[in-house]
Amino acid sequence: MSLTTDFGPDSGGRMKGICIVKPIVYGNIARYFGKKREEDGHTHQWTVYLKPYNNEDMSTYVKKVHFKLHESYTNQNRIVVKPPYEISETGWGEFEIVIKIHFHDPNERVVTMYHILKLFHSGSTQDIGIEQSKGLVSESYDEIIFQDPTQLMHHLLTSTKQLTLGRWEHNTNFEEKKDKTLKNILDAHQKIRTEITVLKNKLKLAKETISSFKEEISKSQESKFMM
Ligand code: SLL
Repeated sequence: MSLTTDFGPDSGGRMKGICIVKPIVYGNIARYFGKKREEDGHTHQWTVYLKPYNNEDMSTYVKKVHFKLHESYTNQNRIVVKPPYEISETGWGEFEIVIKIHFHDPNERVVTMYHILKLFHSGSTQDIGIEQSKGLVSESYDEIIFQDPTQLMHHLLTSTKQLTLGRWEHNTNFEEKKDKTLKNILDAHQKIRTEITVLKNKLKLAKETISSFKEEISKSQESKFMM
């Protein structure tokens, strides 16, 4: 009997109040050939991937990852059943890749992500890392959240092993990015707080002006009646 059936058709029922978070990284690297290839006009080699943020073998709970490429590719639906969850191709254009993660638990919903395949350096370098040896990198951090997982899914999610024995690194320094993003958010908060104070003062002044004008009006009306 396989583990998936051991837990029964409801996968053992849902564990209320339990929440398991799995951090992930997805995106692509790309390298320019240096010229347009004569035979097919392709200019770049690229790899789109999904990987765990932490060093863990996702195949414990991931059944397959489905990458849906642009229709100009033959076999636009690419399925990967074990790590590394990645597809390497060559091409000439950028397009949106749909990444669907299927889990071993049949009661668990498929998670869908969208990644814009990046080949060319754009003006903004905010989200694009440029790594000498890897060429262009465009990747994002995200989290898969399992709220009230089934007994089966809980078991699979908590019994992962390390993927590699060596160091587990990413092309992007996400810790640095997190610090920078946090600083940007705090700076923005401060800027808005200052703006609110300035506007409140303006409003106060405007209200004071209105009431002093009103006072002037009633005074002048009073003096009209007295005449
Ligand atoms: C564009 N809207 O016009 C996009 C489409 C499609 C890129 C880009 C495949 C090449 C092949 C390829 O690079 N498609 O298989 O011959 O930029």
